[in-house]
Amino acid sequence: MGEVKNLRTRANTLRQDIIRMISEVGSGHPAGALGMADIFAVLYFHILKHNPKKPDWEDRDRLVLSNGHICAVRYSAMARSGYFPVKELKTFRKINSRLQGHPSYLDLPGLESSSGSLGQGLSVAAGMALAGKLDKKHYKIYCVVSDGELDEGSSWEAINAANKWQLDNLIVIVDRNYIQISGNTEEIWPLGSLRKKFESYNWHVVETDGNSIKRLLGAFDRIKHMKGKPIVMIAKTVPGKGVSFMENNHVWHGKPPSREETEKALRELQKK
Ligand SMILES: Cc1ncc(C[n+]2csc(CCOP(=O)(O)OP(=O)(O)O)c2C)c(N)n1
Ligand SMILES: [Mg+2]
Repeated sequence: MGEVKNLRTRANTLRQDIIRMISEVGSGHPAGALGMADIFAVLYFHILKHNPKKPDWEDRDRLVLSNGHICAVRYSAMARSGYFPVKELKTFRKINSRLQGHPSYLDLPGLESSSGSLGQGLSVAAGMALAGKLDKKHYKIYCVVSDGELDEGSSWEAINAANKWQLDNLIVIVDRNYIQISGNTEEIWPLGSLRKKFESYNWHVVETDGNSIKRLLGAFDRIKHMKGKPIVMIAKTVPGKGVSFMENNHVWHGKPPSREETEKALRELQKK
């Protein structure tokens, strides 16, 4: 129970960082980032085999963030785990910052790929997983993708390729928050049952509540024992999670909070 409480506190810190970062620069993507804070807390502080002081350690687990626009949550998790000073978060999205609005891996050690153009990360991650197999390495490749970017046909080509090579070192985490840039995913470009779709491509499927630390730990535990096929965790999340007026409202996909909204958001988060 101590670990669950600890990770909940971590996730809350990430959420406050996200609000401060986006508010400071006056642009960014709060909804997806806030919704994924619990998953990033669990990944960075519990699951990933990594060393913030040696970001290019050969045997590290790789985390590919395909939906690059939610990078505020990743930068916060990286700073809070020691990749770079927390005060650097203030430079988010500013000219010459290493913390670009869409991640640039040539600029920031600890990123595994550049992203922002949706629908590419799954192919990148499948390639890394295949390389890991060919090199007989034991590291895992985690790949975060959004539901909106599963509209891209290229995602499904990578999903099929991962089946062909039986990439059981690949764990894809889908942010199933049911929003994309202009509304509800099922109204804009229906995805329907992601479980059925992934199963038809011969993947292991785990569905979980992406905002419950306890359930996430249980889901990652189940994944540890899965072999022979690539794995997808379909994580149902609440976009804007933790900030009442942002929750489940697609207008917060890419809109910064005003000064008053920032104060209200931080007050709410600090009470939790
Ligand atoms: C190839 C490509 N097409 C369009 C965009 C513009 N775009 C940025 S985010 C986004 C919405 C995608 O939905 P999702 O990632 O599910 O949004 P979220 O849940 O984070 O609000 C779009 C269309 C892009 N970044 N890349
Ligand atoms: Mg979405």
